[in-house]
Amino acid sequence: MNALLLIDIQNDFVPGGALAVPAGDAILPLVNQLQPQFELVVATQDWHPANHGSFASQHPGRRPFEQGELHGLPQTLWPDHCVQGTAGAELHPALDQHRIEAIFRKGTNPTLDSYSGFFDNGHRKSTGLADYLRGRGVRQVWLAGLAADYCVYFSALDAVQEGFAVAVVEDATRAISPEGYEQARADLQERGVRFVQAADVE
Ligand code: VGL
Ligand code: ZN
Repeated sequence: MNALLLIDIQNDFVPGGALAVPAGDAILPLVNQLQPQFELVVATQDWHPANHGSFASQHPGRRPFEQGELHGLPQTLWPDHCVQGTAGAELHPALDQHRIEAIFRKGTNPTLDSYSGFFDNGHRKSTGLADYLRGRGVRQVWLAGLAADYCVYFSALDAVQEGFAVAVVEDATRAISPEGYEQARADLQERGVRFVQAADVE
């Protein structure tokens, strides 16, 4: 069975949001068209406490987009984003939610960042997404959402490692940086991830 994973399609990741991905909202029509083509649709949601350690605001003297450290790992320091209970953390209002069966939240521990929907960045804690998908009989996952060079990329990496066949629906993602995306895409292709266009899905 095929599942569509909708990664972090939240207000803070579209233009006007706290950590806007350029043209992030342009994916919404495609994402909504894709959903009925899948038996299972699952979403992830970046869901940080206000004191999350990935925020530059928690590191005195540091600015957003500088490199820092979190719990012994190199960490890009981000603007405050997707704070639990704020409008920025909500799924985008234009995202059709009626077929989304489960939402996996991540980034809830202030000392761990989680780009992937499966694990935090240090693989210390699982969200349970892989077991959930296996329990539903899923073999293949198709990824769409934001951002292509961060949460979509790391979710695809973990999905491969968890044994799923993985495809990225390329026109239903957008990246924070073009260079970052190029690297991410090359790396994923080497690992057997397919890149498809929404019009080519099924
Ligand atoms: C993301 C940076 C920080 C993402 C989440 O959803 O791609 N990027 N938190
Ligand atoms: Zn985040």
